Amino acid sequence: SGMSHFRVPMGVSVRFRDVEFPEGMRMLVADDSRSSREGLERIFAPRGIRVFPVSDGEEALKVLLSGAVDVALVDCMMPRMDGVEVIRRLREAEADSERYTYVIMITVRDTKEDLVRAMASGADDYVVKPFDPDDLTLRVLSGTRVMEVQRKLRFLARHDPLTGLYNRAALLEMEEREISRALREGANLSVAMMDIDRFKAVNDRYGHLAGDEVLRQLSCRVKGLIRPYDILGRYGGEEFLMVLPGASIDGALRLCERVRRGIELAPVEYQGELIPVTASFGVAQFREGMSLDRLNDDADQALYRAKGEGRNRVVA
Ligand code: GH3
Ligand code: MG
Ligand code: MG
Ligand code: MG
Repeated sequence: SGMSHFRVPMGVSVRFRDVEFPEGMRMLVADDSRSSREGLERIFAPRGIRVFPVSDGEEALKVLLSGAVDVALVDCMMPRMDGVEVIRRLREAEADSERYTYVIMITVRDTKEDLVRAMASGADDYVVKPFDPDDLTLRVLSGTRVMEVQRKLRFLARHDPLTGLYNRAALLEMEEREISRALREGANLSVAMMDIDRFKAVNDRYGHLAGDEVLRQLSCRVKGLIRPYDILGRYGGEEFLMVLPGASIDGALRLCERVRRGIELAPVEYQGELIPVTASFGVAQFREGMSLDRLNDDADQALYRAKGEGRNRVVA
């Protein structure tokens, strides 16, 4: 229906002078009615929100999955894919990530079933047409706060606070996904376990804070030495796991050798002191039928051998 269901005041309502949205906020407006899209744009664009209007569900999903927006106003009834399905797929894609899009479902029919379906699919809130623009503005404002908290929590749940790297839980989740992908595509996949040598002695000699700084600086250095699509995380105290998509055992050995040398060649500087650091590496390649635990265990055993053979080396 091309009918507009609301009257929208031009410009910013005087009552909302004090309402401020986060800088650079981006909003998807998905509605098949042009007048609805334009109406929504007139509410939010003057508040500094960048509005992305789309007219069907598939387009809406494309924008949402690209991560281009923070908040989405999604019409329930749209051609090609309805709003409920759009939201369901968005939530599926966001499930194991730091992304969170705050979604308000817009519906004309206020039957309870529609609202239940929308909320169950993962919508955060809903408005029923015709709605009051001021009311929607306040809902979006409250939504941006929820979204920011969600994103913060999701980030914290997946990262190690000391190094900023992925934590163990996030690592294992991503590793599991890479295993599925390797199986599906018949591609190589290797992992490497890295452990700092005699790290206890670093703590004993230079202090625990110096030890922390070593962990931070090495994390940063290793990150700079691996490929953009390699996954690096803190597996345990001074143990790091690298998941290397596409890497054969030889490729993984070469990459780890590069990292090993990068660590050995430059001591960590901390409060005017130079702290020499080395690390050992255990490498394993994924084979069909292998579980994640088995793969990591293989890498761990190789690491154990690297330690036994004198440390500061890479072993497969
Ligand atoms: P190896 O070469 O056999 O790996 O010897 P190592 O001393 O590195 O191994 P060990 O497992 O005996 O000791 C690991 C040390 O790492 C002990 C622990 O205090 C320290 N460690 C673990 N997490 C942290 C951390 O977050 N900060 C600091 N400063 N030290 C940590
Ligand atoms: Mg519609
Ligand atoms: Mg160690
Ligand atoms: Mg260790």
